[in-house]
Amino acid sequence: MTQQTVSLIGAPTDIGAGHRGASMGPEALRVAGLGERLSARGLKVIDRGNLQGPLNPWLPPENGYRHLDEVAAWNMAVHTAVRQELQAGRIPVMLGGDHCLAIGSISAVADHCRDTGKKLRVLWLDAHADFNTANATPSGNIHGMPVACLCGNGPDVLTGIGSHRPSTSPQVFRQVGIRSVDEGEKKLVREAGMKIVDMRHIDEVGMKRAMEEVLADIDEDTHLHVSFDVDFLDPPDAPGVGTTVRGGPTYREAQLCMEMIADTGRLASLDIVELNPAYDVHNQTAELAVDLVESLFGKSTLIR
Ligand code: 6HN
Ligand code: MN
Ligand code: MN
Ligand code: MN
Repeated sequence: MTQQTVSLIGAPTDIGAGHRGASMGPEALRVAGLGERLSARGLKVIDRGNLQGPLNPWLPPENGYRHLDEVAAWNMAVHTAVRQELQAGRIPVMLGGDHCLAIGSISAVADHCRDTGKKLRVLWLDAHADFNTANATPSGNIHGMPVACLCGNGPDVLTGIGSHRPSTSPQVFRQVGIRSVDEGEKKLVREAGMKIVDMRHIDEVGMKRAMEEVLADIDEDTHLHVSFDVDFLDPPDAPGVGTTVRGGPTYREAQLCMEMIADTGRLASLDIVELNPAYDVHNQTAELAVDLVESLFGKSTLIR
């Protein structure tokens, strides 16, 4: 098999979040050894350094959106960078930054899939559905809206990123680990028919069966994108995020989730977002994220 190349793309901003600090995420992941660990797995790793964009002006929402112009600027930069790496045949790994940046990365992946005839599947690992709109949002923070924007439900400057509007559709998504969805957002999620593996389902059937369901229709033509919001994880293991929600997957459940994704052999792009070193303890959340990303790329405790 030819050696795969991974491109690390830092997007150091907290422009879409309700807490400052996710802007320090890319460096914390590097300090935790992300590049070295992936190299040790036999991947070729290119670190593209950090993208640039506007500073966080820390203003209140306007018409339901906080920092809309700045969010658009960051996402256009992410879109261009991710698109370029995909066209060069590499696996882009976008280091957030908050989760609003998935608008840029996933719109690029969707464009790439249209060009190459691949079938797009997005695994959204998160405590939150991130399907809010200006009307439904309790905060105006755009990191709570990327899935809606990617599905065409959002402001023009965000739904218009990329060569197709909408970039993609709810059918493309499988959300896992969900346990905090706002009231208005719940209605939107139901109406859209979004396929959600919430924590209740994981409690009831276990991570193994839940992931079998999620991965069931992946085939050799599938481009698998994983959008890994670190707040997916249980807060005692992963305190370094702005929006912790109790009752996430345990360490072993998260490992199994990642290992089963790796087993498909279809992982082709990745976001690592919402890591917030300002809330972390000795970089432990970054180290855990790196550990889990190693599993996503094939590390396994399996002996048989
Ligand atoms: N994230 N649903 C809340 C909101 O403000 O819209 C929280 C969103 C969190 C977003 O963690 O990526
Ligand atoms: Mn937050
Ligand atoms: Mn999120
Ligand atoms: Mn989240």
